[in-house]
Amino acid sequence: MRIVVLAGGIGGARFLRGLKAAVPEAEITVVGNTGDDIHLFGLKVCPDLDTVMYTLGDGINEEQGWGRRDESWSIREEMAAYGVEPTWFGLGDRDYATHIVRTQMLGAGYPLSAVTEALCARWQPGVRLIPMSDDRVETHVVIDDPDKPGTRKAVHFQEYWVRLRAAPTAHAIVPVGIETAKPAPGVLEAIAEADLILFPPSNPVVSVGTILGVPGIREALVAAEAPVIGLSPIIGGAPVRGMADRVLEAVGVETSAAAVAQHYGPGLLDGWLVDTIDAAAVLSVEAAGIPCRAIPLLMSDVEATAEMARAALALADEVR
Ligand code: GDP
Ligand code: FO1
Ligand code: CA
Repeated sequence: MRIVVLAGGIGGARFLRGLKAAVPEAEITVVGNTGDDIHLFGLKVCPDLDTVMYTLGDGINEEQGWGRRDESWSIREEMAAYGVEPTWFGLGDRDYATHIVRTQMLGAGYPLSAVTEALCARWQPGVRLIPMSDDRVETHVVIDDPDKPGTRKAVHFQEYWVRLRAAPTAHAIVPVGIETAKPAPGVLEAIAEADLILFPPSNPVVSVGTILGVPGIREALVAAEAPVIGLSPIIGGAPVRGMADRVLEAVGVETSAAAVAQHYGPGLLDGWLVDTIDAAAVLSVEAAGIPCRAIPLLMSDVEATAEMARAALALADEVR
């Protein structure tokens, strides 16, 4: 079975671990979000691709959910000693190696998809990991400018999330560069040839939403023969972790499992899973034309996550 997963970072990566356990024989293609990417100190950093690669390759810092296990911070300390900004983004020494190799290969002319494949040759994630696009896309968040009352400014998504901890109201989410971005080689083919397409419990705006914004990807998903099944990242009216509530507000969508399903729409989704705590939402999602089931959606361990993946496969069989 060929499965395509549109994934962000931590939520996407944890789900993929369960999916691999549930269907070890499946050929899994992951289309990764690159809207979180940032250029720092001359290096290209791809947090969501790296989180998937390190998590599936058993190199992740489990407690944190991002970055390398057994990390040290000498380079960060030395940069700070030079007074070089930004000091708010934590790149560890081991992680730096990944960004150096990536940046060197990009400089030599390799596209990000080829670079990602090369990095994965070391990590052996057991899935084919493809960035959504080889073209540069960087998500920005429009907030009130604290220095110029009455005006707004756009900050990089990482500055909004890591430096500002998503405290300022997000007025708009702007994936800079997306209009001219092309799907990376293999993305549209994987979608067209898939037996099943999954939206893991990833951020619906700045992860899955960004991938859907790459011209051609949404159209390919709508045209695909395979059912598209999503799992809600919202449980009991709140994100399990992260800032999904802040960015959903920016796009005018209520933070609820039902509202996220309707935001994707019945034209795109063929099935939606909500947590048992949100069982009351099943009727409204189905009334909107999307088959829906309620099951436990907390990814507390690999087996619980594998059970979520099995439920997604079962729903796909029902709607196929
Ligand atoms: P990020 O790039 O690190 O933000 O990761 P993703 O975009 O892939 O996933 C983030 C989303 O996953 C957030 O909206 C969380 O609410 C959601 N999430 C995290 N853990 C869980 C979980 O155990 N269950 C569910 N249903 N959602 C989760
Ligand atoms: N998240 C933080 O909260 N603080 C950090 O300093 C930080 C550094 C970082 C470095 C590399 C990387 O791959 C991820 C990193 N993250 C950090 C996670 C990242 O900001 C976000 O969780 C995702 O981009 C949100 O999807
Ligand atoms: Ca992300």
